[in-house]
Amino acid sequence: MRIDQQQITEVNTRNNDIHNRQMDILKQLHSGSRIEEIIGKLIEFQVALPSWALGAGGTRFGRFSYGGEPGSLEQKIEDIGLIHQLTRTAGAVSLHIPWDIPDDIPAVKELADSLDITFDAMNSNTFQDQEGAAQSYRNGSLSSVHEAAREQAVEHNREVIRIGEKLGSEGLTVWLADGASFPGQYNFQTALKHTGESLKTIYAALPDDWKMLIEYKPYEPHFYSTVIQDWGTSLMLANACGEKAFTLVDLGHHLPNTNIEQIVATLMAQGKLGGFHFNDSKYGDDDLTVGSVKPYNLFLIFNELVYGMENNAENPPLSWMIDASHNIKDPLEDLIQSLEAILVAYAQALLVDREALSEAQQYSDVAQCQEILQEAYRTDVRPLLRESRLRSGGAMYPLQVYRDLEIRKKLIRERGLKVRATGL
Ligand code: LRH
Ligand code: MN
Repeated sequence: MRIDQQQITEVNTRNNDIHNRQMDILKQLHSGSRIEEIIGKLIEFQVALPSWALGAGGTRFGRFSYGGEPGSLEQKIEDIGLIHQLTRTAGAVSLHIPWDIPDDIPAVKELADSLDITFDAMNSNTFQDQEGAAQSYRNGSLSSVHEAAREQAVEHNREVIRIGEKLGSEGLTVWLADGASFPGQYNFQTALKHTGESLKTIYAALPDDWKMLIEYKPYEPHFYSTVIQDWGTSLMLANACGEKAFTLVDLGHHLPNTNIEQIVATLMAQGKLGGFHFNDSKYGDDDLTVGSVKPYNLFLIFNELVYGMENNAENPPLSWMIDASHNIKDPLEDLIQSLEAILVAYAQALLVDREALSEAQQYSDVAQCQEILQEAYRTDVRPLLRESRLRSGGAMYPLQVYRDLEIRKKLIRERGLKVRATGL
């Protein structure tokens, strides 16, 4: 489904007056050049949407479909195209294989191109057994004691790279569920050794211009140990692979109260931060809407990212991706809200007076450091987001337009209530 651009323009025009007044206030508080610089960066900032989160997610306790879900990869890309038309920030998709194996690669590429959507990192899946597979991953994949299972998992990752190459992707994300649910179930060192060797074998198959993103997670689906449990293990494995391997930070993959912004600063200082899976959480890997629970933490993370992007030239451009699962919200509304939260945190971090902050830090003026950070955090930057969308042909109020145009109703009319999207 495409939205008639005229409908977006009409809603924008209705909000022009209030918008201009809000922009005038910000221009009184900050220099015009600073405001323009930030709007430019917001327009450039593109986030990849997860192909596995365009339908209703579920938990072991149940799943509540929203109706009108995409029943094919093509329909998923159309839904991302719809969100991109509204937000002008969702210009990429991250595919998960085999959930989204493209039947007709040229046709899928052509559809994505027509919607200004590129293919970000591909995700392999060695955490589920595939129909007819020779080896099971019950007892691990790249870390398995069973050589045949390791080889099957390595070959799957090679296949994912081959599909990605044809689509124009330049990244492979490897997340391993491999682990143990009981003490003594496996030998930590053997599992890590196998994982390291398997990753090196996959790394050897990476095209020159590709990067490998190694995603860590402390627990789930295993509840005693996970082979790649934390950023240190991921960094160690990435360093052992080589300069094209990096650590991927999924915000939900941290034990309670972990200082994620410090992990981000540490990885950027090493030039080894590869990208993000944005989401939010209260307890575990809850995969909630970005910024819905801990928006200040997200701001502090972007504060380190902005510092790193200005001071760590050795760290390559990052893969910005969302990884969420929608249990009770309309998946498309959830993604629109997540994109807003990401851009708000980024714009606030760009507003931080870095010179004043560095000076206050030099003088250990602790209270002043907090004042400088929170001055930016407490600034309503949403008019800057609206201006960036206005200039790039999007909707100033994407969620309002999505609802005014009754998009979900139209999708249900088109696709029915029963369609179930592949993914989590
Ligand atoms: C694991 C994870 C990983 C994906 C999966 C869908 O929790 O974050 O990134 O493969 O979710
Ligand atoms: Mn993830």
